[in-house]
Amino acid sequence: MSKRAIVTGISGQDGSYLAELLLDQGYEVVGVTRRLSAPNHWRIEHLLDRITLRPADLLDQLSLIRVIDEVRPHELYNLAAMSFVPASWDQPLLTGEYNAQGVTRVMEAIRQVDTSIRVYQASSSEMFGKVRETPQTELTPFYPRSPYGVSKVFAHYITVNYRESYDLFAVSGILFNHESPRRGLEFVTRKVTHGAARIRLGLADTLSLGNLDARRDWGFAGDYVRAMWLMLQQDRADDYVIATGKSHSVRELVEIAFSHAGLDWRAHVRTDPALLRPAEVDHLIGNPARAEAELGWRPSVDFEGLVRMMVDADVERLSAAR
Ligand code: NAP
Ligand code: F7E
Repeated sequence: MSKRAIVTGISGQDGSYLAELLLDQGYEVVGVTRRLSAPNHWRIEHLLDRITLRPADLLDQLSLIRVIDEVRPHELYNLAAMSFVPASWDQPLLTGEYNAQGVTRVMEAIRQVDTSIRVYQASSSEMFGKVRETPQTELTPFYPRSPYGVSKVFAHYITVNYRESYDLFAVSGILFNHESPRRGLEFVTRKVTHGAARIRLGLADTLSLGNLDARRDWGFAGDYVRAMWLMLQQDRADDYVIATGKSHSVRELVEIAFSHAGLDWRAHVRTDPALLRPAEVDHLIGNPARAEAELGWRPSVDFEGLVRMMVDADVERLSAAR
């Protein structure tokens, strides 16, 4: 009998890669999507004949209970969230409703319907914020720097709390930044690769960015969804840092992307103070030793390979659209 999985946030970057992985493993995949006036299916268009989509919203407790009760999944991956950090300063209350209480609603729905359902919660390296130690591990204290980071700390601890209170198999994956050609255009990697591709094709001349000195531990989303799945296949529920163990600055990202597009970034990139954040996370770098030792997980794509893959995909997409 094949396993059934519910994926919330299936229309997002990670949801689309995770759905592919689960289908490859023989799962029946049910994606949860919220109602929008126009469906946002561009990342999962190629999967629509192999997955089922069901409506539910993290703001609506009954919709979550209903979908979990009707599908009766073996595993639930809670990826849905308001995931863009700057937007969390504009809408801090809504961010908390989605990312913090939304997770309580998911945990509560599982507790009401069937406590044997295994659940993955999408935690984030943004919880480390103003870092207390370098590199960051599962034991590093949190110091979030945005309403997004604060909401994810709540979500992390409510996941741990439901595991400890009700014996749920609930795990929290503390994932560092992961990117792909399916990344939203507002995130810095995709903004840079898409911007470089547009300039290369003569569709634009400049690209405005914020803090070029910020450093992140960037990996490939396809690798990171494999870690999510591995976490739910273990004998014991635990939390894991998923990262590459290497960090790079936004400036290095720009240099690699523009040079791969055959451009001198200094001729095209401007900095705009309006893109600086009220409180910045300067430097994140994760230690994935536990994930490597216990899950056998390792990243397969390095930073340069990731940036080149994204530039190539953007050049190809924009060229085809012309
Ligand atoms: P993403 O591309 O922004 O996707 C977010 C998904 O959540 C979309 O499918 C979105 O649906 C859905 N969603 C938002 N609000 C919802 C609601 N109220 N009810 C139901 N669905 C809702 O994000 P991602 O990069 O795939 O990230 C997946 C998860 O991992 C998120 O929880 C994020 O915070 C977390 N995370 C991401 C990273 C990273 O580097 N990518 C790192 C650590 C943690 P619509 O299509 O309707 O907008
Ligand atoms: O910013 C700097 C910016 O928006 C990265 C989300 O998936 O990963 C992501 O959050 C860095 C920051 O990602 C621009 O100041 C400079 O220091 O790509 P980002 P993020 O904020 O790290 C974590 C792990 C998540 O959990 C989140 O959901 O790049 N930066 N100039 C810029 N950033 C943006 N967006 N745009 C710029 O023009």
